[in-house]
Amino acid sequence: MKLLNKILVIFFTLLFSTNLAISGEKWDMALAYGAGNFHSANATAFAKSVTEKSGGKLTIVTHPGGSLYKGGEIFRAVRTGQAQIGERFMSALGKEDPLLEVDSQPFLATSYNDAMKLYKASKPEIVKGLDAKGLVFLYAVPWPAQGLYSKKEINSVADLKGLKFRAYNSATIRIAELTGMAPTKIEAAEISQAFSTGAVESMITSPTTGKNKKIWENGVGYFYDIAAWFPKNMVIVNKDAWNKLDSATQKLVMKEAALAERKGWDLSKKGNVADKKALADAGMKVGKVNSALQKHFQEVGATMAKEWADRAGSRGAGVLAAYR
Ligand code: PCA
Repeated sequence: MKLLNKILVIFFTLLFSTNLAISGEKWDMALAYGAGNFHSANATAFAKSVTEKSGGKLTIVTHPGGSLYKGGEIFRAVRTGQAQIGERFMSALGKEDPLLEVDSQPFLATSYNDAMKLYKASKPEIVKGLDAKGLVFLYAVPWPAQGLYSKKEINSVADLKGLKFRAYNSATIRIAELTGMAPTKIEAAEISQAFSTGAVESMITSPTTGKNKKIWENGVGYFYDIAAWFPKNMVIVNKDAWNKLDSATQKLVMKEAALAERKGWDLSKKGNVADKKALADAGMKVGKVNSALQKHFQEVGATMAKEWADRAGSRGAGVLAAYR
């Protein structure tokens, strides 16, 4: 009997431990932005919810603040399966697919309603493009409206000339070029350092990013609310990792992704108001550009729209037709 008991104990221990190893998948989720950022907080809630509801079939572990992969590395990491899941700023990926930068074309969508319309119009083609690269698209959430930050007051196009400008994608590089600023592409994680060392003195980004970086501590006193576009982050999964899930778990992930998307858009809208107020409360001058500058940016936008249409070809034309 004793021997039989021992054999049984060993048998069940082995069965149990192999079960644990093979029944549950573990995904590492690479996040570029700090844990306190609303995108990261939203992704963390999504990961927690999936993990809790999957009954041990899928555990998603989040790695915020670029601790697993930096922003610029995340797309490739997920594509190659080094990370099973990750979040990336879509419009920094224009070289992968010009459709991914449609949301950073100035003045194409200047409200949350239009940003949602543009998202819906572009999503099918974007999802197809990602699928062809071995990626499953889960959800996308916009940053609040993009505005112009500057150390110096800006009252004319001439004031922009020669400004050392922090860019985050090809569209912001192009705006700088067409305006006479001197762009350098810098990931969000390096913003504070770039301003404090004087490497840059202006940028276009959300009130949220300026607030999160306490940008006023780096001598940046002005925020001009241009609100010309709402760029998005997207969450993508490596297709091999995706295919290892059973269909019930895949359904759960998609359902939680849709929920995270709704919550993310709401958080963004709240931040669009609250974070602008936070900049003003910190002593920054928050306002609009004058009409001459507004006109200038609109002209720059029109030039860029033509250039983008050329790059994006018939797929891009289809997206614009669906949007309009
Ligand atoms: N913040 C990110 C992307 C857009 C935004 O609002 C950044 O500045 O890099």
